[in-house]
Amino acid sequence: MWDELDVPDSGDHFFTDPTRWRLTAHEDGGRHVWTYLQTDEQCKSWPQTDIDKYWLGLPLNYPAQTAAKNGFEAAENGYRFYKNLQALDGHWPCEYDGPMFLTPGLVIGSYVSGMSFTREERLEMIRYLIKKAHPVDGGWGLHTEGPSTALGTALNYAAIRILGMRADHPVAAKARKVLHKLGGAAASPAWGKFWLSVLGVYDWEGCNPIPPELWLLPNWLPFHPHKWWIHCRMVYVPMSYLYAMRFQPDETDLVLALRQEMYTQNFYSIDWPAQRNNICEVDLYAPHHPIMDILNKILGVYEMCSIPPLRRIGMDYSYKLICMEDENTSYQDLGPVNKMMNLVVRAIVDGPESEAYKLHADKRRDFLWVGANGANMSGTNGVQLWDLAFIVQALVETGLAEQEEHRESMVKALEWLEQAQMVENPKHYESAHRHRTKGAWPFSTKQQGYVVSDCTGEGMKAAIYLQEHVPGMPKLISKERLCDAVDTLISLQNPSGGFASYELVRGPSWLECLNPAEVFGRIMIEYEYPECTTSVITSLAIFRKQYPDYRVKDIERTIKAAVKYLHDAQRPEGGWFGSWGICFTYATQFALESLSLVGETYATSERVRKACRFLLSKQREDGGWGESFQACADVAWVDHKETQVVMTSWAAMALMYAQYPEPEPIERAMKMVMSRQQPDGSWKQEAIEGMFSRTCAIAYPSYKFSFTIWMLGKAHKYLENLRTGKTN
Ligand code: LAN
Repeated sequence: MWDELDVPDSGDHFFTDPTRWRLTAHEDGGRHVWTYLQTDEQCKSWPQTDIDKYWLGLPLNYPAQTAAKNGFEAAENGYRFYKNLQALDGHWPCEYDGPMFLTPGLVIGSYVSGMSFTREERLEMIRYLIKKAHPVDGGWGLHTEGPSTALGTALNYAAIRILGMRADHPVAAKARKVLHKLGGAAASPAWGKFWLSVLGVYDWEGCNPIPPELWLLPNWLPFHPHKWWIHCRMVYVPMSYLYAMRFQPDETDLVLALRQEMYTQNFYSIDWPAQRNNICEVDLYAPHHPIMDILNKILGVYEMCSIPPLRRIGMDYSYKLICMEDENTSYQDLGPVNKMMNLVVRAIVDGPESEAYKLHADKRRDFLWVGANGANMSGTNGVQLWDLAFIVQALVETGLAEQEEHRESMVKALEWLEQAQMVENPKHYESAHRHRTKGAWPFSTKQQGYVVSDCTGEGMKAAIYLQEHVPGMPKLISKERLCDAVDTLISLQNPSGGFASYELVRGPSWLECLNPAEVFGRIMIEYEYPECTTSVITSLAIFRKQYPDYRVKDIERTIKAAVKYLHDAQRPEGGWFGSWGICFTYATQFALESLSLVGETYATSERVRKACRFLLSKQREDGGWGESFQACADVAWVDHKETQVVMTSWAAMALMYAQYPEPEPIERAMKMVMSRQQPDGSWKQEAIEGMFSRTCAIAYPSYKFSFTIWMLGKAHKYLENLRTGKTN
């Protein structure tokens, strides 16, 4: 099942036949599953689509379009291209890579649970890891554009070996050298230590304690795990279970070999407890707070005398939480990390014959994306709703949605939106400590089933835009359902007025000093974000224009408080700091959009003028903007070495939302983005666009279509209005 494979030295060419891969994206509400066809017969009866070809990096050979003479025509050409990537059910599937700690979880979790991959999937995962190794030293980073780290190198080294690469392969040999230079697997941060322990290549005694009894603490405690950021607590539930049982997998030959290969000293003579806080310098973004170290020491003593019945109750409760999470999300789980950890727990407890095992094994497929660089584990089970909401708004605002040639595409998008809205609360709701979901839209699919504040905001905007602003569209989503969305949005407002991601802020900010993950910043609790807050302001503002009689006072109060939060969140330099996109151009665009909807523009507000001055000070010679992912870690503007079409679009949109009175900077931005458009209407992939937890970059490859098209169409109209003296 996991035999060694003959692997070429370079990953530049597919290790499988790229013409045999097929993506199914139009079933089960937008589920993504890649299949490799074994025979010519199968290939004939299931031909490759343009979507398959595009994402596999195969040529589409579209003829050149008529050259665009202005921004609107460029937007038209852009959408004529991008429409070809819309799936049959109306959404736009795409790759979602970047983080380099996900594929190892998929591989290690599958390996210890007795689940397999096809030979082709293994070969393409190996190719991905070869292609994403650091071009100079050959290690792996936290994300695809970062320097080699102990976490990235240790986990991906283990993964590539499990997948079938021999230890003497030049790629493995080079990576091993880097790993040793970084201190070996012993210097890996906590999440690396965890996965390697699950694999049997690290000793649980070398991990800081994760007692499942934590979940039994009284709920009123301010640091109770139910009050942590949902991504953090959902990872620590299965982690605590596996830690408590000190899970030991089979000692296979490979496990024995990895113990030899991954350390700078003899594995069997390592002083494990001394490794608990041994973290490679390069990895360290959030060093332990002294309180955390003291707590770890206390918990270490507790581990020596833990009370077995209490431990059992803690484990049983963690297991119950895991089962509820699986059932609430159709076994997709909140994200890729807890997905694979839950899978391991269910494999151990429920066993390979169980329904849970089979469902978990099957839903792994939703995360395995096969792309131009090989196969990797996606950041979520897709970006379905999020990408759809932006391209729809772009098309409606630019007027492209009204063109007859795009009608069918728009109806399909609306149909997709309709089926993606959650109409009920989670099956396990209060018992699983979940926020309400009735009326919400998710980030990916309805099956995944999590409300996100800004996804609900953007989803609702897209729905209203399509149903109300495009003549002749069917009304598929009732007012009642939109009101449910409004109720959910209002329920997510924090006392500060701001909105966080999945839930209300539940815990105090000092909890951050218990951040155990070392490589991420601000993960312990929910925080309010300008981006999320903005989406809610704009969507509520658009909703009340359409339905001025629903919860009038509540909406007014919500918007007012949210705007106040947004004012407070403006940075002294004038911009807003982005947590989910890179970085100031991203958040400032959203912020100025929502301020414009409450009448704050360049003419009326000093804040907005300040934001414009800030952006203009960063515009480059060529008319564009470009920010490096480093800005998110540094919380300060950091130029990218190249200008970027996506960031240029965000910045130009921001200026237009502000109703900036001079045409010149917007015109220059528009020309820059047009100059990068390919003859077929597309744009090439540039630098990475997204971010989370301050340090980990994540790719949003559809942004190069949605935001460029949006900006170009908008700029064309905007500049014309400036010229003719019409108000924008
Ligand atoms: C995402 C992706 C989307 C993102 C936005 C909607 C853009 C944002 O505005 C709100 C937060 C959200 C939903 C978000 C949260 C964190 C995610 C799920 C991710 C960045 C994608 C991957 C990431 C997840 C945490 C990765 C696993 C890593 C851990 C630290 C558990």
